[in-house]
Amino acid sequence: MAESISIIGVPMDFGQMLRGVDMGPAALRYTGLIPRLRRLGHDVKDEGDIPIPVRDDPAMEGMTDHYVKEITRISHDVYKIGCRVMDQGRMPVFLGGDHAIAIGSVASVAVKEPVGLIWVDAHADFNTPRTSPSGNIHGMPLAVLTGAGYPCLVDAGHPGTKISLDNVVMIGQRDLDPGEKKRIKSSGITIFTMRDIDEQGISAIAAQIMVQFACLKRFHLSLDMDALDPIEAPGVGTPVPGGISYREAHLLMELFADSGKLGSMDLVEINPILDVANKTSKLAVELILSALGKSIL
Ligand code: NNH
Ligand code: MN
Ligand code: MN
Ligand code: MN
Repeated sequence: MAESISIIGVPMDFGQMLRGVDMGPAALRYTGLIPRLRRLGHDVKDEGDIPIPVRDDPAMEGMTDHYVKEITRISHDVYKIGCRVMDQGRMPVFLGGDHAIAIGSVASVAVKEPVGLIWVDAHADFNTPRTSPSGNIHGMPLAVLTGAGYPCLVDAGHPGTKISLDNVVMIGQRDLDPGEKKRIKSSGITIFTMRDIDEQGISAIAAQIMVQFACLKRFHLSLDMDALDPIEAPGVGTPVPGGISYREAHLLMELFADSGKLGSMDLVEINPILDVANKTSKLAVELILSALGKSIL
């Protein structure tokens, strides 16, 4: 189905320690994301990039505390533009940046009605400041969205929890921190780790998710490119071996497209500096196209 899509670049790298992930939106545009979406028949508007302070700027020197203040302010900005796009009846596609951009993006799509949230990632991003070994905020957005962690981040956009734990599904995990594991187990959140993918296959998992989301009108896909195997997606800051294969990822996107319920998405964590000939962006664009209706036949 032809959609009205708005592309929102969020070149934010404050959620982790490596520069480079701020070039994600540029790499995805360079790879032809917008014309290729148009060729699929979609009406695509490029909303440009949200202005983000550059970390190398001498004015930023001495900033510590994992950039919580900067990320809070940027999350408000992401939220505002996401809300505007939603009000216009358009589908927002957020291009990161690191995964902390999801604090604002997911908040903005869950304002009017409850939505499902599918977190495709090698990691769970379910740390709080207490459980995080790194302190990096990109390891926390799913915890924040479900109401745990720095209060200023939990309250970004509008005060309080944005997504109920019952409406969240994680897929692709294979690197969890000890305290994070405990939080996942006690939360009762639905998680399909790499072992579950190996045992059940991606299509059976997608079918289970659609049963869980049967009462919801739409869902948001938050796709961290490190969910994929580093052989396919080397351009990420925290690669973890043993990930989702090229075809598994495509099939998952194709099944999401078939569901007719994909309402919005994030594509995050591409770091072109660490990439091999833009391989990760090329794959990411292919995956976005599959999620938005590109089919083999
Ligand atoms: N779990 C680790 C942390 O909290 C790594 C998170 N890194 C990610 N998350 N790329 O998707 O720091
Ligand atoms: Mn992530
Ligand atoms: Mn990750
Ligand atoms: Mn610290």
